[in-house]
Amino acid sequence: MLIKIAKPSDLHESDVTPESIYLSRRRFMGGIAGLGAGLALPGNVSANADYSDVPEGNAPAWLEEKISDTQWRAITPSDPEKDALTPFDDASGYNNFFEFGTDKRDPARHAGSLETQPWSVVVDGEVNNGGRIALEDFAKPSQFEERIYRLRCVEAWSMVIPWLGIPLAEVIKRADPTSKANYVRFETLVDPDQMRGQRSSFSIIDWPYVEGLRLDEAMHPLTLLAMGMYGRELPNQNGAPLRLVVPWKYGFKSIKSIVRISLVEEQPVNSWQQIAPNEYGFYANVNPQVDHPRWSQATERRLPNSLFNTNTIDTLMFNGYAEDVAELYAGMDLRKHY
Ligand SMILES: Nc1nc2c(c(=O)[nH]1)N[C@H]1C(S)=C(S)[C@@H](COP(=O)(O)O)O[C@H]1N2
Ligand SMILES: [Mo]
Repeated sequence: MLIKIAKPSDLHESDVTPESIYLSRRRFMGGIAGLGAGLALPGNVSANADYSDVPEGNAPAWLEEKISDTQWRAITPSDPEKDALTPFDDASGYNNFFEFGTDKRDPARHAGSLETQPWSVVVDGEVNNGGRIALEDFAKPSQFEERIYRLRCVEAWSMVIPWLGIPLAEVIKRADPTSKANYVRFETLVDPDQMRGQRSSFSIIDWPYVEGLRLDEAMHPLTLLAMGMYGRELPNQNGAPLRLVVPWKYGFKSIKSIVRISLVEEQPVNSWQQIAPNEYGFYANVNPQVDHPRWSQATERRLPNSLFNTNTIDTLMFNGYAEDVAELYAGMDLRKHY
């Protein structure tokens, strides 16, 4: 298991390496004393824990409270050289979010107008306990966790992002799926008034943006519903107020600004599969051995980079999470189920 979950008070100095722990900004600014007795921090942790460059957001009070209550840390090991945190400015300035345009800078330019408060999510389909629920109540029963994950886009660029959120598995368990629930289907908001990319008459996406997971993928402990990143709430361009993060799959599976989560019997058709089924499949597991029909997937350009230094690194099987997730696909032909 790559996830090690520990209470701060359980951590020992040997577990706390600069690349493996990042303190939430508020906790950091509140001082090390806030971490509780018994935890000795190596002196160099604070350099990495420093989110003070990250601009203040505008989170509602309940979300501020959830974030400052992020007491459990899932520590995913990372290569300190290759997997340094992507600067916040890159993670929030270079995005794919077609609801706001197709240029990488469009989401940062145009998503600010999206009204994310109040927000509610519909949980429906093959569940005994569904309905529409305010995001605050949706988040309330779960403890926020911080997860530092690689994000690998199918376009062969990648980042390393510290997310804040709750395991999707907890949400599904609360919904109490029926025996017919085999898949989970997700939908993004449709609102052309707020999402200018949805007003474009030549958009290739048939809105809403849809994604899906097999139930066991959705229940996997790495699968996160994020409501924050870098110690604060999500910027709109990153999918506020609620987005999926599935770190072993190409980025397009990590659907943003979710309004509906449905447990379903049949495998959903996700948006990119609908647009180009020969290029994008349902599974979309990161796989350096299975190329996209138009480009290699063997390497990736890790951001930040430039024309002069593309910062190209090898792509890892299941994006580096094979030890945790390979068993989900035992016996499957991954060339066929791309
Ligand atoms: N609703 C919606 N979700 C989306 C997308 C999108 O266009 N619309 N783009 C996807 C793609 S292709 C990627 S790579 C990631 C990018 O996430 P980031 O901008 O936070 O890095 O979001 C995914 N989620
Ligand atoms: Mo992507």
